[in-house]
Amino acid sequence: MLRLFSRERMWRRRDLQRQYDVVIIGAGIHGLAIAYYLCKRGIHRVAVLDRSYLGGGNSGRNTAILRSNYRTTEGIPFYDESLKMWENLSEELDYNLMFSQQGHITVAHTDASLAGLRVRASANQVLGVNSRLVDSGEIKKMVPAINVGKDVRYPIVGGLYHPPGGNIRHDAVVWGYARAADRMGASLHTRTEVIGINRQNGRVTGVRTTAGDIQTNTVVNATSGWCTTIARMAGVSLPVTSFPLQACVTEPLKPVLDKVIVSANLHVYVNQSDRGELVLGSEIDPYTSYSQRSTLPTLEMIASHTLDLFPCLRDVAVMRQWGGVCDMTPDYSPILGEAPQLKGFVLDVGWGTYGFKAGPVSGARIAELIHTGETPEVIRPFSPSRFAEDRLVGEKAAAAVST
Ligand code: PYC
Repeated sequence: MLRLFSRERMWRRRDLQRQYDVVIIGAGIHGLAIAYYLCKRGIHRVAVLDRSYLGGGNSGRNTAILRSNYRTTEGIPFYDESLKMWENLSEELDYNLMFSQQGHITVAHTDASLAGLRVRASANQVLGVNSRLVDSGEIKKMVPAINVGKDVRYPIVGGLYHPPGGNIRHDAVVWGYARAADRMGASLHTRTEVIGINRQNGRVTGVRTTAGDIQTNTVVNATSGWCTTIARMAGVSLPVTSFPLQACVTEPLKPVLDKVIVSANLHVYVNQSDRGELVLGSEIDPYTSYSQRSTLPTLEMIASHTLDLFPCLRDVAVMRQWGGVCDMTPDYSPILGEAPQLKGFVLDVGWGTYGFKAGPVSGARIAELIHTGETPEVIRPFSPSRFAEDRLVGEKAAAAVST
């Protein structure tokens, strides 16, 4: 008989043990991916803890955009490794993640931003990433609904076209990694809050949680929004400041847009999901906060700037709006690796607005670091010590939008 729905649970509820080889804090895409890649390497005594539900943080709050058209020689190969992993992930996890590799266009409205995109196109091409400058006529051909006319405050003067970029179903990514990690033996514990990190003689010895204490030699901080709070429990101070980032979706429409469109000048990005909703996002809020609530001024800004780009959406209703909390570093690059102050305390944090798209590569490379004790080449530039060593990786120029 054809079974359309499986009765099998996606992941099980296991009893929390008192000892694990690795404890991962944060059951979003990063934490779950690390658990999955650890299991693939034969490390199965892994617990993933979250104070809330799976994917309840930024993994379920981002706008699900994937790309690798970054600016730095460190960032481009790193995010490109991730994009290549995304291309095979549905097959690898045996779960349809609905990756639509439809192409990504960053439009420029000023000569200065076009010059910035030109530099990015060159850096991408030198490092083998498919992206190139396009003029407004070519943009109009690819995106008939977009307004490239001169009748707006900031007409489009060109753009950076990145064919392999696209969007994906972010909840499915979380479920796919969770199911695969669970099947391979990792143990997922939601509603289990970490309230302390035990240390002795400069190394991690365990975590204290609302469900009791756990012994372990390796703790991974894979949280976003609250990475500084967790790090502080381990006596580690991070150069991170947290800001809300808001997004919203419209009612579902018939297909109208099959490219991801980003305008850094207008501080807005737009794509159409597989469900037909237009997903709209903005820049980070101008003030620090841990709030995940949405605000009217941001909605007004997103709506008015989206209409500058797509006047045809004038009568489309917005259905939902929400916020996530982004951990911004001074150079807009993540912090990856063992904390220099504490052996066994591994950081996968400081993602700013780039975290979702890096989930596969950082999961695989952090798992490699834990397994081998060696920092993989591709994540070396993002080491926690780079701030003290004055080796920043300035990736702000590649932000979709930034203040
Ligand atoms: O970096 O592509 C991006 C992005 C979009 C929304 C937030 N970050």
